[in-house]
Amino acid sequence: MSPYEFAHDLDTPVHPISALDYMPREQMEALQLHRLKATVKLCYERVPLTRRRMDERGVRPEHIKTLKDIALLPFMIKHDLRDEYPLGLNAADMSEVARFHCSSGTTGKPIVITNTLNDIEVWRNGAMRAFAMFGLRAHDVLQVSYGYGLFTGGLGAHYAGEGIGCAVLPTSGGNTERQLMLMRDLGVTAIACTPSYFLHLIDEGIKAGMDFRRDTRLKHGIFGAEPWTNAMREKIEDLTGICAHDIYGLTEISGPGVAGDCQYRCGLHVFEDHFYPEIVDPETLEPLPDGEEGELVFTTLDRTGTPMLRYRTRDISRIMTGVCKCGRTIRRIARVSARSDDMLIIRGVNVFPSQIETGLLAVDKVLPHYQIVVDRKGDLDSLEVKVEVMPEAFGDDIKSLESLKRRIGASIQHIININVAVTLAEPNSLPRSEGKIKRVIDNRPKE
Ligand code: DLL
Repeated sequence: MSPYEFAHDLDTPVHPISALDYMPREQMEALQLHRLKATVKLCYERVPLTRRRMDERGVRPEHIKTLKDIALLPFMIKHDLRDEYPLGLNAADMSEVARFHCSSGTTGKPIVITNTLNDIEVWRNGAMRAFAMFGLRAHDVLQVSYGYGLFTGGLGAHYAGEGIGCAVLPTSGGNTERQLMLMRDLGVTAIACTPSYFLHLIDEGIKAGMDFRRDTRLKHGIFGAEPWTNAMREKIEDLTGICAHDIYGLTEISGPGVAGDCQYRCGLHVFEDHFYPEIVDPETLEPLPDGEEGELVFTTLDRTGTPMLRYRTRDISRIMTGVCKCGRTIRRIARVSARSDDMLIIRGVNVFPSQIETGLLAVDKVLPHYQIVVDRKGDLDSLEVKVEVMPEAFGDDIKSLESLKRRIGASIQHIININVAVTLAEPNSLPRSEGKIKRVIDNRPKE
């Protein structure tokens, strides 16, 4: 039986929380327009930066008459949030603010997002609808191994699980041995964590003699917070027999539960009564037609703490056309397998880590743990991929190892069109992560 059939009882009635997912389009668009107008008015009145930018363009809230008029509005980007640190974009009175969340990034100040109780409800609603779409129900036991705290993963998954009625086990990240013990002993049926942390749990489980199919009741993995490929999904499902669902979100727009995939796995449904998606050309910032790939932009439609107009996510996706077989009318975005700022330019060629992941996972004996090292020798960029391979590969003779290296190199080169140096690594030798993994080490001097 495929993990799919195993995890989804297709005869299960639609969860009541999902009603809005099936709303007729005209009604959805009327609701979106109504909410958009209110959000633009709120931002204009309460957020000085937005007001200034709208004034510069000669745009006033009453100019928003149709959904297309969203194109009149200015964009927001992460450095606006940094520049306005800590609370310049907050639209609520402190008496209404219920919680702060932050997203750190790698450098500089964090960005701070205020959430009112209304925002927490909006966020919880999106996340619950995602969980219901994944097939989670009240009988499920949900282990939340996303970090709890300023990061939205832990609390987001927690509220969604409780909302659906699951028994929630809030382990947060870390202490892998205890995670595995509790997973087994409490009959956990669903886990929410980054795909890279789940890979680590699998490894540690195997080391301790655990077989996920035999020793656990795990059926669902709710994975997101970092790009991961279909090849990685297949690997995870093969190794454990679970159904690996894709959940997308970001702190600036709420947290996990902005979008997620249904049982047909043809893109991620966006909870677009809350979060309005657009795709724009990252250079010209012109909106792109449905089906074309570009930068994903979101406008929050009913958040009141830090409402966001046209927030440029830097994530690359496209709006998918056509109706989904699941019957949901809410639109879909293609799964986010790359961020524009993760793009590497190697000897003039654009390369995404996800392309390398797809190439290497297509080769047998390869394990889903790798690291990409970029360097510059003289004037020339070099690209090295270090990848763990199954222990038995090291029992092979030198010739077979060389041939494995060549096959991995060729499989990657086939996708990215440039040649890579491949280094085979022993199992468990590359770094692991409890949260978002850092796969790329770029040693080139900063320009
Ligand atoms: O990562 C929220 C989240 C938590 C989503 C748990 C899903 C699960 P941030 O830390 O603000 O928020 O990072 C947001 O992570 O812009 C994407 O680049 C990336 N990302 C999130 N989900 C996915 C996904 C959380 N399913 C940034 N696929 C986003 C690919 C994802 N990338």
